[in-house]
Amino acid sequence: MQRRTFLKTGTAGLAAHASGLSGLLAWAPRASAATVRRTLYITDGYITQPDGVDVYFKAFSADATALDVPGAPIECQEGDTVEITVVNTLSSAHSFVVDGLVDSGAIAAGTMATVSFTATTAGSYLYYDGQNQPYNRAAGLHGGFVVMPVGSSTELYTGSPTFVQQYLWVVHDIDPTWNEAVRQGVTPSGRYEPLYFTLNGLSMRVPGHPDYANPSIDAGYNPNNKIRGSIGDRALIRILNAGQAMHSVHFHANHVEWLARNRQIRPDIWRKDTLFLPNNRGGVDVIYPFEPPPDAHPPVTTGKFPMHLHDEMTQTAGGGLYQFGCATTISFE
Ligand SMILES: [Cu+2]
Repeated sequence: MQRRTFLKTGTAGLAAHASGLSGLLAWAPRASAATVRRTLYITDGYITQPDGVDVYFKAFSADATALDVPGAPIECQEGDTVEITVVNTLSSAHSFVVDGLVDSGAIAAGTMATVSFTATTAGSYLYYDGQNQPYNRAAGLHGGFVVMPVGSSTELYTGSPTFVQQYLWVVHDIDPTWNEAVRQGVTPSGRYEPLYFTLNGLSMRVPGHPDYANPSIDAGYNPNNKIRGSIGDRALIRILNAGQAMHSVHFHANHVEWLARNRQIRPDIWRKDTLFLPNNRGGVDVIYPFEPPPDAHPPVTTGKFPMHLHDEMTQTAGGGLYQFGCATTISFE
């Protein structure tokens, strides 16, 4: 017999929702291939963590003055030609890699390069810097790369179970001493000790905190993170792990349909509430069905439930600040 708990996330405050759909939520399928062009700027700087500490990062950013950790998702369709221009604004070599699809090789300091490749196989990929592995990726040089099947906005791969809406979660863990070593151009030494855990670059805030429910700060309320739907909806969630730590991903209220791990399609679709998320560029793809939570009493059709990681360190920041880690909200609306 399985026991599931129904931790309610805080209900104080209403999140502002992003107006207008973008990215994956607005994917428009095409009958034929196209060329997708993007430019990424490799930049660096500091991001303040939940405990107030400023941590150094490098990133694939939308422009030369931004610092986007993770880099913005890149979406394309099977068969598309993808042209990525990388402008390296920093004083060290970097690269652009998507496993199985492209490796730019070193892009020297202060130079730019364009890679062109075919998005051969539908699935969820991480793009990252393959130089100085794994340290540059750990310092923030990564983002999600999504290849949709031809002519479909409702499948993970042709013939897969279908969804209504889709999300991309890039999970990361951060040891600030590693990031600082990358800044100094030296190889990190000593044991890896992650102190921060993020979902699409953000950590949770708790009710009462000044940034609670701020969609640009609170991982539980950011519209790219927070899963929203109504009874009958089905949300595809592409979960990618840019970090060093493997995780146990737990969904509340309903089990998910487990479609793939590391882009390997599952021969049978299992329903699970807790999934193993491999580290170092691992990933899982799941569909969250918005069905009445079977164990809720009294029965409900609306409400907020958490997704959090069950390896407990991930729910902390700075070595102890509890519930300032990697989690988000599942919102039945
Ligand atoms: Cu849980």
